[in-house]
Amino acid sequence: MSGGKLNNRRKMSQALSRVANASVVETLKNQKELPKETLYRIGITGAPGSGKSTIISNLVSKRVDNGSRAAVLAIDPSSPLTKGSILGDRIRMDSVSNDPNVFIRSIPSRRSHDGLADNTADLLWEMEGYEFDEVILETVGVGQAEYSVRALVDTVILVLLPESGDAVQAMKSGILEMADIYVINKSDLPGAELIAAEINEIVSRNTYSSNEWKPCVLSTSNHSVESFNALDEAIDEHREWIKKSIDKEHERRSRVRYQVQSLINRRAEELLELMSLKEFDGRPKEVYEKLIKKLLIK
Ligand SMILES: Nc1nc2c(ncn2[C@@H]2O[C@H](COP(=O)(O)OP(=O)(O)OP(=O)(O)O)[C@@H](O)[C@H]2O)c(=O)[nH]1
Ligand SMILES: [Mg+2]
Repeated sequence: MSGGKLNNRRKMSQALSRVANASVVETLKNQKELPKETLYRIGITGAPGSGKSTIISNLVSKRVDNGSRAAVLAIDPSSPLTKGSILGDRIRMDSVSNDPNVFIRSIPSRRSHDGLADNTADLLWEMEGYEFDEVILETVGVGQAEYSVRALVDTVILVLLPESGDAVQAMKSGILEMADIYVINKSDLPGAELIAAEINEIVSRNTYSSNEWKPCVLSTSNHSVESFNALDEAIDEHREWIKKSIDKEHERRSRVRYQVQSLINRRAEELLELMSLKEFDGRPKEVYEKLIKKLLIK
């Protein structure tokens, strides 16, 4: 491994640990300038065990073979007792983790319930400037509330399983409308063609104008390395479409808005944790006003 690349990985790793452990005040104090061109971000979401980490592992090795340098940020479900990460993803992605052009980091989901960690936006921001080309974000599979990932990444991939009901569930939760690419994973199992047909049917019900992205539906299986070629190509196609079609300024503002919202939520959590139970005496209105005053004081 070349010294420069190793150094860069180490620097990014240290910086991410610093951000992961920082309070809101520290995060704000140490935040760096964003470069003009930010990293391309791919988000992979889907139910627990649907194969997100396995897909990332296959995808990363393909993309790195094609000359890309990829950084993976995987949100691990936190144990409610330890608030720690179970690091399962790290193990599943071991086959690519020693490549100098790959960086993998698992972070605990902590207090958050939306499939991301409450400091995901800060961590993604920190990942800029270490000479990687793209970031792949794996969310915790939480079923209903995976919309948040949409706010933070360029390309959303939703992983579905060939079990009956997955398509219907996804449609009910509205999640089908927010993905750019649908992947039916474990297509070696029975039922894959059926769900692919169902999703295709749902997608084709919508009409897309010539400048809109029409989501694609693909099937992958860990038993067929080739099945990931089409996914790799679909990602590149979507990236090209984004370059032509997305208002970068608008997107940047939306991301900053999301991040500010996360920081406010976290700050409120921090202050609530610091307040003693006695301070909750009185009407909620008074406690709320006390908290707002604290929030406004640096
Ligand atoms: N049959 C089959 N099994 C698969 C395939 N891909 C992954 N698996 C298995 O599915 C299980 C879960 O895979 P992961 O990649 O950990 O899934 P995940 O979505 O990252 O899981 P969480 O992060 O825990 O939500 C593992 O036992 C994999 O070996 C596939 O294409 N076919
Ligand atoms: Mg995983």
